Amino acid sequence: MTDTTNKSGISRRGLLGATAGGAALVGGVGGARLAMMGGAAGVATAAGTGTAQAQSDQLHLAPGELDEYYGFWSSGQTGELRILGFPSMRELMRVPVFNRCSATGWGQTNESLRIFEEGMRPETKAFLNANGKRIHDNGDLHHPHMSFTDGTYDGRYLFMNDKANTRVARVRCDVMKCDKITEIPNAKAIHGLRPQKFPRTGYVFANGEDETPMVNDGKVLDEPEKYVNFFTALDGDTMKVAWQVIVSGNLDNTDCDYQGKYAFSTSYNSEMGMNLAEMTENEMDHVVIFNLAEIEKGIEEGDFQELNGVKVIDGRKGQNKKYTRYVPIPNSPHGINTAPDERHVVVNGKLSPTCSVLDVTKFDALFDSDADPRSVVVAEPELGLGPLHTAFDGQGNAFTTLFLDSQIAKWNIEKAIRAYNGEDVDPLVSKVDVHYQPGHNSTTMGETKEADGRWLLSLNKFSKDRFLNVGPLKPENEQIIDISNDEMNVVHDGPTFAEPHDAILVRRDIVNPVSIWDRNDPMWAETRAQAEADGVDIDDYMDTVIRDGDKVRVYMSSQAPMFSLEKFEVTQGDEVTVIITNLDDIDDLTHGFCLGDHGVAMELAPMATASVTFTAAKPGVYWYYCQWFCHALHMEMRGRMLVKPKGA
Ligand code: CUK
Ligand code: CUA
Repeated sequence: MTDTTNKSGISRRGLLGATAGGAALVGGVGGARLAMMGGAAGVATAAGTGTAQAQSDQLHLAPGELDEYYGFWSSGQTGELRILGFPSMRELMRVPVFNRCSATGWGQTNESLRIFEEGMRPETKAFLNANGKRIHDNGDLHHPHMSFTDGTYDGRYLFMNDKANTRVARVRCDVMKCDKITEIPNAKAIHGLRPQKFPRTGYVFANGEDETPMVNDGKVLDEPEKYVNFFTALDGDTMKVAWQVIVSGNLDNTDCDYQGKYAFSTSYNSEMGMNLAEMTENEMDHVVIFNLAEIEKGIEEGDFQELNGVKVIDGRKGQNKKYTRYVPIPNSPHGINTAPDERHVVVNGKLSPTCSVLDVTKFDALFDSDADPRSVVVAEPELGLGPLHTAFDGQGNAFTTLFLDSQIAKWNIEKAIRAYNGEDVDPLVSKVDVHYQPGHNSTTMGETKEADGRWLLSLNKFSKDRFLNVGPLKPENEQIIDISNDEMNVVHDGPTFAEPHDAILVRRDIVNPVSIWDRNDPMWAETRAQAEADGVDIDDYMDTVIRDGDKVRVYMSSQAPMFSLEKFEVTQGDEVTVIITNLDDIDDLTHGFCLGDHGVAMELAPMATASVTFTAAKPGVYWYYCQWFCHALHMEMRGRMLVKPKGA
């Protein structure tokens, strides 16, 4: 690795490698896919060594034993958040967020629909009303990250993005339910997302990936100069947009420092091209650095324009240099990861075989002067083909996924800096094959200052032959790698369904959810207000039916193994709302309400209230039943709705 880097930037070999990688990707989708497959097949090796077996045993938990870590997984195009026990990789829970959930009624209960609607942009609401039905039943959740206090996870919230519908959501860690979904105005396709690490979250930073005409009114298509991109900061406490910055280029991933001063995003397509050939033309793209104090000052001083209700600062390249800096980085960088040393930031080259290391202590000088933006780059090791994301062990080492090589490279940050300064040292420690084509990776507590260096998780995009064949659509493969030694060992394969991009591994003492809902929870505050207006106490036994024109509100409670109402009557055409409180205050005694032939079902966890509204369209008797197995008489936990013919 001696010929790979030097102070002036990356080497000839590096650039050639980058161009070759780029060419493979640009050569048509089919060609690119074949190139990737070929690469993977070429490096596949057996992982079943004796040592691997011994380490694999560490992952085995006896029945009844608990995991040491919570894993919070995204699920990509499934739209939900998943909770796994780690390192056992046992799936513990699915938390619906940007999806419609058949089991829990998420996306159907009034309590969840309020969360969707509260954060909607006015134009989405207009669309909703115009076609008379809900939209956005899908989502594309890539990046789940926990709130921080003083540089480490604090167990309050999880934040996550929806690339498909330009949204950011929050999940409360006390009940593991989503409580806010904010549609981001102006931007398109929220992708990279990270919470502020210091002093606390604070801001949630969210990248808009796709550029959009500055006024997107259907009159502009092929005028690239009218397209811009947006970097968004939300307030993590209110989930309202705090401000936005207009930038040049597409923003991909984002992270921030441990000092609370800067956020930074990788930016590809500095060409602002609209198609693949145009987008990959330049050999250098950027990292955009955002100066938080200057942006806040600019907002205070009125140096913004208001766009769709958001204060927007102009941080385009060459516009206003106090807000942003553009650091040239080789060819289409992707992941960006701040190291637990609270100083170094690793930028992953994707089409360049390099990672660029930035030193945040040099950022002040960059903003104070007209210094060369590249002066903040302190290392640029060449690691292999297709570096996408980097994780850390807290002991000065970095682990970078190599998508095209199907490998993880372990390298030493300090040695990479020395090599960049001309010393004859090799930063590369070792490589291990993974199966196949890794995207993100994640270490235990690795994106906090409490990184513990125990395990590395590699989220691989292809599983191919690693599991029993389930047809043309295959699961992903997520592998656990023991990183307690310089030699990395793959010790576990774990299949997952579409398509976790990212996961975080959180020490279990940080996460402390409740087992029974607090009756004063804000989740059903509006339902409570309606009940009070109807003279019903939703904290108590309820068996009341309120008729309000053609609206009917049916209040009942559940206690194993019975609903308080064994039957109720409505008239054809009524808009019926069923409101239920589960009065069982016992751990794990969840009921459900499922109404036959109406597509209606919802979860009722201990001491929760939930409600659902539907139209009673067709006369007849309809059974409702508890769909969560709750009691020896669970099957008997049912009742009837009579729909009387209209006018009868
Ligand atoms: S992105 Cu998927 S592999 Cu959306 Cu974090 Cu890099
Ligand atoms: Cu209640 Cu099953």
